Formats: sequence, C-alpha cells, structure tokens
Amino acid sequence: MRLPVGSDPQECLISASSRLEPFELAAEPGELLPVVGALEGGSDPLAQTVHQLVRPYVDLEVVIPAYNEERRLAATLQSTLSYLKSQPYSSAVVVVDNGSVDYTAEIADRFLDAALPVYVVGCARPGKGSAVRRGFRTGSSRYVGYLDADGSTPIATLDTVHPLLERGAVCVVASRRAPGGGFAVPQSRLRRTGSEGFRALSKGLVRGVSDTQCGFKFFRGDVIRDFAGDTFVDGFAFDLELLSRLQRSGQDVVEVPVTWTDATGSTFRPVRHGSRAARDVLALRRALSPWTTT
Ligand SMILES: Nc1nc2c(ncn2[C@@H]2O[C@H](COP(=O)(O)OP(=O)(O)O)[C@@H](O)[C@H]2O)c(=O)[nH]1
Ligand SMILES: [Mg+2]
Repeated sequence: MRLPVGSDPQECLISASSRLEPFELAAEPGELLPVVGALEGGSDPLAQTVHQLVRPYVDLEVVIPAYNEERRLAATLQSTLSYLKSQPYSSAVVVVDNGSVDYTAEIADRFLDAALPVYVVGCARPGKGSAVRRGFRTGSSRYVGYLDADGSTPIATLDTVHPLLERGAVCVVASRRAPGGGFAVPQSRLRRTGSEGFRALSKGLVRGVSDTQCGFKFFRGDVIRDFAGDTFVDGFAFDLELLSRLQRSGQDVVEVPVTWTDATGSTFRPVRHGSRAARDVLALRRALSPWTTT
C-alpha cells in the first residue's frame, strides 16, 4: 500500500514540538485507517484537528529507510519477508522512501502482494532519521524497529532480539563492538576514521553502549512512538539521539552482538553526511538535559 509523498501533517506537528495522540484505532487487518487525532495542549492556539493515517496493529513492524536503493532493496525485502513469514507473531514491513530518484519505489511495489503486509511510505523531509521517525509515528505495532536496506545485519538477529522484547526490554540494538560481534566485511579506512571521530565527539551522550550506529534497532512500540515525537535529528545521528533520550529517561539499552557485513553502494557521503552528523551531535549536546543520575 502506498502512502502519498509530500504534504505531511504529522511532520509539521513534530517540527512544532507538538504531540499527536491518535484516539481512534480500528479494525480490518491489512487496511489503512484514517485516524483523527488532536494536538495536546487544550487552549493552545496550535490545537486543531488533523487527519493522518495509522497502520493497523501487528506484533512487530520492520521499518526500512530507503534512499536510491534500487540495487540493494530487493534482496533485503526478500530475506526479511521470508524470515518474518516463518515467525509465530504477526508482522509488517514498512519501506520509507523520501525522494529516491531511481526505481526504489517500483522495486518496493513489487512486494506489495506479498503474504505479509508491505507498505511504501513517502516522507517529505529528507534524511534517514526523518524516514525512520515517520515509519515509527505512522504505526501502532507492539514492537517496531528498523534495519538498513543493504542487509548488513542479518535479519535472523531478530531470533535474539524478539525474545528480549518479550521479556520486557524496551530497546534492543545490534552491536558490532559487543563481545561476540564483529565485521565480516570491514568498512573502508575512511569510514573507520570517520566512525572514530563520531564516537569521540559523541562521548558521554550515551552510557555503556559500544555501538550506537549499527542500523538494526528494535523497541517497544508505544515507548518509541512517544520518544520519536521529541527528536529533531534528521540524518545519520538520529540513532544516537534516540538512545540518548531513552537512557536519560531511565530506559535501558540492551546490546546484542552481530557480525556485520559492509555492503557496497553506501548512500553515506563522508564529507556531506559526516559534517552534518558532527553538527547534529553538537546540537544534541546543547539540547539534551543533563543526566539526572550519575
Ligand atoms: N528514506 C531515506 N533513507 C535513507 C536516507 N539516507 C540513507 N538512508 C537509508 O539508510 C540506510 C543506511 O544507509 P547506508 O547507505 O547503508 O549507510 P552506511 O551503512 O552507513 O554506509 C539505508 O537503508 C539507506 O537507504 C534518506 O535520506 N532517506
Ligand atoms: Mg549500510
């Protein structure tokens, strides 16, 4: 099912730091539901009734941000769908494509008649972070997470992640640096140097997490939908912001080791995206409240 690219009332609301509370969720599996929500804030002059689309409930949703992924997306969708179909829980896949200029959307469309619900969602605001945020905020699943379109982290990592969520974990992230994890195919020297710089710059923003940037993270849906509404980072540093905000509010981040494969065809442009990520980390340092625990 394809949602329109372009006007995005929800994102306008997010940028106005407001929170949208859907108050009517309903019914038919596989159907998109018009949901009427209202801004919180009572007499707030911004308060108004808005319309948005919320996907129906499933146990677990997998969001795949995708930008110009015509070469890498099909294999990842294939493996993700075949894995999810073999699980006892209900699930859906959500591809969020903001402005790809290749055949990403058409590739994703080929999977629309798959046995599991697959949605292709547009997103007006560019960036991996915006895309993931949009995926989160338009769902209603019990658990939701995201993975990269290049399949760098094996989907079978969910074998470990899902039971942890079922046991009450709120946030479970794949880590290449946790004991037992690693790189089957390492990143280029330039990317490794960039990653070291990013880690140095972001030191102290999260605690006890060895790898904030691995693109495979799952959450309890209700909690992360709430947090995602408060985030402002649109690019690759979005993961760091999410984890930092979760930890500051007292939530634990659980890491599971993965063997990760660097895939060719990265959309990450070291100069453009690296400098943007650095600026975002500095903005995060200014914006986030101090830790309340030591
Ligand atoms: N929707 C969307 N996805 C993006 C954007 N930038 C990156 N991505 C996706 O984010 C994921 C990670 O990007 P990737 O190129 O694999 O970065 P790398 O693994 O750090 O080299 C991939 O699924 C990309 O398609 C963007 O602006 N919009
Ligand atoms: Mg990648």
